[in-house]
Formats: sequence, structure tokens, C-alpha cells
Amino acid sequence: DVVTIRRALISVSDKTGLIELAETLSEAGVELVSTGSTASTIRDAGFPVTDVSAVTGFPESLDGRVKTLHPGVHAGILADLRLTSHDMQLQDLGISPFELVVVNLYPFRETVTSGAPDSDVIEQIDIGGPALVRAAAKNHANVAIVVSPSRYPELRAAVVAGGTSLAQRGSLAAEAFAHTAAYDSAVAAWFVREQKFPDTFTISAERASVLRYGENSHQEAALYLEQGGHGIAQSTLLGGKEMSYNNFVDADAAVRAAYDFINPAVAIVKHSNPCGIAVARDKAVDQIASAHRLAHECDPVSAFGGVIAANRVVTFKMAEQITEVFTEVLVAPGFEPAALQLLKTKKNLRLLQLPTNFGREPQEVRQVSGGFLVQDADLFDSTSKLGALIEQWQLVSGEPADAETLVDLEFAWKACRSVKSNAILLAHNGASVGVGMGQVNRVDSCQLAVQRAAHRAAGSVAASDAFFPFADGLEVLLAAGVKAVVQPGGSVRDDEVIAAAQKAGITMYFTNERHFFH
Ligand code: 93A
Repeated sequence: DVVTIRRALISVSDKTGLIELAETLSEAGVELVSTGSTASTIRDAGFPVTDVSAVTGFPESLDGRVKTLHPGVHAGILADLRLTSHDMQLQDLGISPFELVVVNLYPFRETVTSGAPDSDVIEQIDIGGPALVRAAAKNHANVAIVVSPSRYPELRAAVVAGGTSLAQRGSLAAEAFAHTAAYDSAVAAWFVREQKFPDTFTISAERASVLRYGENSHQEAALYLEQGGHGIAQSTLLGGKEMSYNNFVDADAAVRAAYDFINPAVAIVKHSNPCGIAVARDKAVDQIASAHRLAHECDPVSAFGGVIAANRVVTFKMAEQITEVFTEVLVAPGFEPAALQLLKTKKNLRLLQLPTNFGREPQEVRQVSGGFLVQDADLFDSTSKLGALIEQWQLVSGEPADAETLVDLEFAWKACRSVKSNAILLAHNGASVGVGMGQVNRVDSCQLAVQRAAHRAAGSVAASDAFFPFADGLEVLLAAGVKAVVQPGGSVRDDEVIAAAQKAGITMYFTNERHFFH
């Protein structure tokens, strides 16, 4: 099953390693056929090459849109020489077969990223290249297809050794089809975005790395990078061990929580849920360190082995605090040099720097068996100034909140969005003091929040991600001494819930907006 290479078609946009490849092929006596600038690069380096137009008898035309799209080329790639009939037809047509096709495509994605005008982007949609790649990959029984310079060393070794093996050609074909599929989905994603064609959702991602394992050690897993993404997946690991599957999930949840605030904020996450969120005290000298200390104090037991996200550069003081607690991951927009140096002494602590243009995707995808669900992300204007939210709220019980209570209510409302439903979050002085998360009824979430807050429940404020279906959950909060509550409202029993709040004389606002998070 070894195929000796006698004739190769080379058409590459990325000329990396091209001359070395041409040299090896020429020395092995392979005839090279190439398109425009690929041919001139090879010729200028002193190796013989035939222009594709000499093979087709048709000039490269329409500014290069038609170069290799010709039966004289494609018959030479697609002929299955195990069949006598194909062999005879090629001879009748006077076409020589190719045993090797080396193509890399027009840099479509790079052109999009560069911000080039639409007309340039469209010109960079490769048509002939993918046709060559797919034809050669289909006919991998006879032809080797190479789409990436990273495979040149292996190819050159095969040429020197006498040819390519079937196993090699099979694996090259798999890479080739994956490559053209990803390329086309990038083109589709661009069209959908540019043409504002929301009826179609496309996602274009390529495998970036294989993870050690998935959620558990018997599950295989990999990281895929979304085309044009700038989130957790695109972050840079500055220290510590490699990121695990669960680290990525938790880091994403932590960043989601910390980045809802305009003020310096820190979130500590375990199993996708925050066990502490806080914003800095106004008067604190080191703001982000203050936010971290407060977030940690919410639930020091759970913070052990947590994933921490900060929405500001990590300072030396915050770094000192973190070294005192076993932490899995610290993710932030940056690190002061001294902080980084100190944190790097913790060999197991993964230090993750977010991309400079960090941002969440406007749409979220979730797999269900047999399909995907797509929704707009529950984005929030985190830059809204204090007091902006309350203007949209409706006071349904008690006195309007004083300035201090208002700060806490807004904080609690924002913070509770990153807690899995049913979510109840108690806050005091810009920090969570008790979080009840992920329970299947709201009373349990209230009890959990109160229990975690312990003595700090009295005088705190509470946020609920969705309405109270009955007064029972609210009554748990009232019994613990919660002084103000914010919740969406909208239950058929709102009257009952409002009456309980009024009887206790507490302040309660309806937001008319729910923030389920599952
Ligand atoms: O414009 S195309 O879609 N039409 C073609 O017939 C064609 N054949 C090869 N683009 C085509 N190619 C692409 O040209 C290859 O995929 C490669 O990226 C590029 C190499 O052109 P040159 O050798 O002129 O740099």
C-alpha cells in the first residue's frame, strides 16, 4: 500500500517550509506542478516547476479565481489507479496522475480578524483550494493530501523512504476533511454575522488541545477554540499545572460572576457555583485584595480548592492572601509582576490571564441529546452606575431602601445571577454572606443561605433569582432577620408574599426580570 510520488500539485498561500519541501521532492525526481506565486517561489529558489496553466492549457484567470478548477487537474487527482478503467481513461485523455497534493487555503479567517472590508474578505474565500483538498482526500487510496506545513517533515521523510503508506494517507485525509469543514463553517459564521441572518446559528471551532480527561478520569476530553472567540478558552496559562476540564468550567463560572460588576470584584467558585462574591470596600487601600478577602470570608470552608476570578489586575497583597488558601485556579485580566512571582511559587496553582479583549459570547449553546439549544446570553449592563437599577424596580413593601441598603440590594441582585437556580443570596456591605444554590425548591435555598450566613443573616439583604411561589421561603429569611429583599415578582401568590413582607415591615422590591441559571 506504499504509493511512490512521481508528480505533485502544490498550491499554498502560506509558503512556510515550501522551499525545503520542493528541494526534497525535486531531489527525489518528483515533477512539481504549481499555481502562480507558489510556482514563482519554487522557481526563484532554483527548482524546476511546471505552471498549472501549462497542464490545463487554460490561463489562470479572473484575478486568480480560476486556477486549478479544471478537469485536467481534477481527473489527475481523482483517478483510482487500482481500477484498470481509470488508468486507461487517463491515458486516453493524456492526463498524468498526481500522487501528492499540497494545499493550504486562502487566509480567510486571518483576513476577517484583520478587519478588512467585506470585498477583501469575500475574495479570500478559497474555492479551488478546498476542491483540490477534498478530491485528494477522497482518493486517499492513491493520493496523499497535506494541508498544513506542520506535516511537511513527516512528508519529506516519507518521500526519502520511498513513498506514503495507506495509514499515513488515511490520517492526512481525516485532517484534510476536518480542515475544509472548519474552513467552511468559518465562512458560514462570517456570513451569518455580517448579513445579520439570525435564523441560522453557526459555530466554528477547531480542536486546540487534548485535555488529560473530562469531568472524571474515565472520560476523554478536548478543548475546542471558537473562531473569533475571546474568552476563557483563549486565556493564557502563566503558571501552574495544565488546565483540566473542570478548571475550565469553574473558571468560566467565576469570571461570569466577577465581571458583572463595574467596581473591583472577586468571585470564588466551587463546582460551578459561587461560594463567595464581593466588591471592594470604598475606603480599602488595595481594592482587589479587599474584594478577595470579603469573598473568602463568605464561606472559608468551601473556598478550599476553589477557583477564583478577579475583574482587576491581581496585586501583591491579593497574591499573599491567596497563597494562604489552597486554590486550584486564579483567573484575572493581569498580574502585577511581584504578585506573579509570588504566585508562581505555588506549583499547583494555575494562573490564567484573560485575553485583553475578554468578552462573553452574545449567544450560548447547550447540548441536549440529538441537538443543541441556542439562546441569547443573560448579559447584564455591568457598567450601569449605582442606583440605575433601582429606577426600574417596584417597591412593594416597606420604606424605600436607604443608600446603604440600596448598594447591598443592587449587589445582591447582580451577584445572585451567577448562582445556579434556585438561587438565594444574602449580602451585607457589598459581599455575599450566605448563598443557597441549586436546590429543587426555594425554601431549601433560603434555609441553606441562612444557615451559611449564620449570625450574619440578621441585618443582611436577600436576592432571589426568581419569584417566591409561596410565602414560606420568604418567611425563612424574615425569621433570620433579613431586612430587605429583591426578587422578580410575578407569582400568582404575590399578594400572599407581599403581605408577609409588609407584616414583617421589611423593604421589598420587584424587578420584573428573572435570572434563572441552570
Ligand atoms: O481562487 S481560487 O478559489 N481558485 C482556484 O482555482 C484555486 N486553486 C488553488 N483559489 C485557488 N487556489 C488557492 O490558491 C490555493 O488554495 C492556495 O491557497 C492559493 C495559492 O495560490 P498562489 O500559488 O498563487 O499563491
